[in-house]
Amino acid sequence: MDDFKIKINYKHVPRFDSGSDESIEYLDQEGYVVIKNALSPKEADKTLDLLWDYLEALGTGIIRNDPMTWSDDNWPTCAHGGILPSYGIGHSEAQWFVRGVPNVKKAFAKVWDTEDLLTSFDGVSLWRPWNIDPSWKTQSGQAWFHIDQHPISKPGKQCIQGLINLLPTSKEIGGNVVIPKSHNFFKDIPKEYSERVERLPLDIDHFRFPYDDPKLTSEPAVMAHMEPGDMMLWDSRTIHCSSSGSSLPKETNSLIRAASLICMMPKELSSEEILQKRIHAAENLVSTTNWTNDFRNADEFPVILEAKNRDKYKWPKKLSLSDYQKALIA
Ligand SMILES: O=C(O)CCC(=O)C(=O)O
Ligand SMILES: [Fe+2]
Repeated sequence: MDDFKIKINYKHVPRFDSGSDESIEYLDQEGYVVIKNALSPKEADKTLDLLWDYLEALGTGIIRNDPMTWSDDNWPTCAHGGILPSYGIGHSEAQWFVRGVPNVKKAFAKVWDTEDLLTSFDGVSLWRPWNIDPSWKTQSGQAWFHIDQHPISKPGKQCIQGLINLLPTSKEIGGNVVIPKSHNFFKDIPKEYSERVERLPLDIDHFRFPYDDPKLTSEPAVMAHMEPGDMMLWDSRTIHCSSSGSSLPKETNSLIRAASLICMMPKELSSEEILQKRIHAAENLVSTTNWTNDFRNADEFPVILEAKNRDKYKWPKKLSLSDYQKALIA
């Protein structure tokens, strides 16, 4: 069923204030929610600048104003959907800046009803203008609809993931796609996909759906319009992916999408062993996944281990963090 096409609706969905009751009601009901201006437009610009600082400091020859220097030889290794997961990005100044913005934490504090939260050390999604090089185009359509939670080892509501959008969005550019209300299907997955689920190692929180799964068309798929600084939150049980649009103006010569991945979860969920691993990760600039109570080293993702010349990337320097930021580590 390779030609099975899911219609994706680019949509202006409601945008809620960070920390509002309404944001949580919408999230519980729909499985996702857009938080209005989690970062101010100025903070979003600053984050993007800091991301370019990170990319240029890798020492591979990337120059922010010259897309000719953004070739695969220079660009950090990408995982699915143009996500940069490794090489110290989870401890870059950009990612730590975002984590230090109180309005971001406020959204997660409302989700979990506690201020005592830890942050993920995950990466960013950066899409290069593929009119310049078609191989830069990330996947479109239903290619990787997934959930980010193991259907057996992690039952129930466990994690709300976040993505802070840093650039204007459009249907042509593409972006995150969610199937509204699909978190409600999660509990049935072990029965429905018993063989697939059994094959999935208990510590791998990534489950993909076949193209013809009726859940993918249970509700019209939504690609939400987001302003720079808006944050999308979604339940890890909600079926989602990112999808590249189909046309770009020929003269496009800047990044088309930049989204900082961020997730905060209650500290009380982490064992002492996990806390120690997190302290070590922060010391050594080890990036992780969205989970704060589980530890998976993103520098050991297969796509990274398979990458050639990994030594060519200069990692960022260890930052001196504020007390506010440090409290998010352990
Ligand atoms: O880039 C996106 O919008 C999708 C990212 C994603 O699937 C994730 O962070 O779990
Ligand atoms: Fe995901």
